[in-house]
Amino acid sequence: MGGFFSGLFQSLWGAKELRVLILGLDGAGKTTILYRLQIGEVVTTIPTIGFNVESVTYNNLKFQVWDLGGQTSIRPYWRCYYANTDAVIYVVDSADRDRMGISKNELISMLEEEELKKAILLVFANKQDLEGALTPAEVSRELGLSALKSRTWQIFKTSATQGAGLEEAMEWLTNALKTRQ
Ligand code: G3D
Ligand code: MG
Repeated sequence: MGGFFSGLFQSLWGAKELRVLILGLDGAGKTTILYRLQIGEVVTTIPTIGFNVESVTYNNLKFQVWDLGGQTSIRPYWRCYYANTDAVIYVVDSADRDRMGISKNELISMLEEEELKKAILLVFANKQDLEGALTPAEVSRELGLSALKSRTWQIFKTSATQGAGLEEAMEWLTNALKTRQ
């Protein structure tokens, strides 16, 4: 498979499996991002009722996507997916001002998971093409990112539908994965 991302991720090829979770509220743009990567077939599995996991695998690199928020009863099942996670891409609809607080709470509680303590964090301030979208600095403030302790993180402005900002972000991720301790 050709394309920018497969070329980029090729450099991560190694013996160890690398796992990246793409998370955020429903409607943030996660599925759009997964398809944009164009690194392989997107497979949807339903481990339990109302909990869809989409995944795409490229060599030893695996991306998995699901929606945070909503039903609390299914949350314990998310844990099964947190183990051995190398990075989390947290996608935010920058124009969805009303749910910024919910998005923040979901992010905070997710980062508290023991299994995710060492995961690199990328925040995508997505939907930058929309009128009234918060800037990355504003999204950062809304999510309280500056309060994050001992976490490698970065925020990027993206427009998943336009494919803008994704290359830059994924380049940063590949470098972070290569250089981390
Ligand atoms: P999710 O997987 O996080 O739930 P989706 O989100 O990828 O399904 O995206 C939800 C909707 O937002 C989709 O529109 C999608 O096209 C749109 N979307 C995703 N990213 C962007 C973006 O950067 N800008 C704009 N303007 N829209 C975006 P539909 O209409 O299919 O529901
Ligand atoms: Mg989706």
